[in-house]
Amino acid sequence: MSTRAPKKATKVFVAGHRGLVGSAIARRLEYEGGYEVVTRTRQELDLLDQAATHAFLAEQKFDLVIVAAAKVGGIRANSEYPADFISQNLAIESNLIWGSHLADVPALLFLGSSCVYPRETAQPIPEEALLSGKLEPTNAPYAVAKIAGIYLCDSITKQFGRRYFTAMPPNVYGPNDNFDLKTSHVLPALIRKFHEALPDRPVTVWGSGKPKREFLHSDDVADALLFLIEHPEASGLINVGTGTSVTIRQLAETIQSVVGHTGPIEWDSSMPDGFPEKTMDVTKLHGLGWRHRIELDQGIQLAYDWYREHVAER
Ligand code: GFB
Repeated sequence: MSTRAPKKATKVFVAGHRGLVGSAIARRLEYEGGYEVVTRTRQELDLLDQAATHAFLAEQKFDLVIVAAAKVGGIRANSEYPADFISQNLAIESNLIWGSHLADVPALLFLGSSCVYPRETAQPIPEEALLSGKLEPTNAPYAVAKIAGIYLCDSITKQFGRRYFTAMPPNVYGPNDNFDLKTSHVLPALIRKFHEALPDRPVTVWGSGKPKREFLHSDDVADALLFLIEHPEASGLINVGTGTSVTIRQLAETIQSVVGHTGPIEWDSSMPDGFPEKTMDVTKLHGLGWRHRIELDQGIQLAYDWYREHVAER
């Protein structure tokens, strides 16, 4: 019989555990086992409060912190509330990342976003493209905050020898998504729009339909994050995605078919397109040995099933 003590669980703080990515990674770590997952609601711990956040991190002695907490939203929310996006994200990430360093937390995984890359850049976008060109105006404040978080992690790693690194997901969707039509991202917004227009009322889709976006299901994001956590050679900035993208028109038509809507799609050209394309180069991730499992049409079906069970009024 083994006399060795059982391996001590890795104590991890999942900041933002109620959100789209945070809830997925918390679920994945619990399922995996070997992790003591700690979470706090906004009422229990205000991540905008530096003193409270630093005190919590100092008291808890985590082995790992996952920064999935952020002020997030779609193209319209970013355009309408730029000061909220930059100020809140700078505060949350600085309190968590610098606070983790002050508390001697050895490892931290920060969640970036593909919108940090330049608006005009070669596609698919490699990690090296960061800061090589002008940002997309519709979400530049948010992107600047996220870029600051990436550099803060890098600097702590370089100056203090810790393992603070960044995963860069594309447009994420899945359980606990935001379906508010003003602040959400395109995929959940269109699920709700087509569902509420059943069977054949017209559906308005913003922009030209030409932009291309890469979508990754939150369960795949969580699986990739766990993979990166458990592969110490993963460091710095790593794109996490499928490496493929679809046009907004293709996305709308796929969602329309999954929902079973048969009415007309109307395009509102008064709304901005944002990035012409955001497809990430995932060579580094594939080289480490991880690939996505959930293809877009299957993921949309899963997301629609979740929406009908948890959100739809009828
Ligand atoms: O998902 P989305 O809001 O954000 O918009 P981004 C993606 C594309 O879908 C844009 C179009 O071209 C939108 O004009 N779209 C069409 C719609 N219909 C709709 C709709 O009903 N709702 C929404 N929201 N879009 C975000 C950044 O950019 O990407 C965030 O603003 C974050 O900061 C996120 O980085 C991942 O993909 O353009």
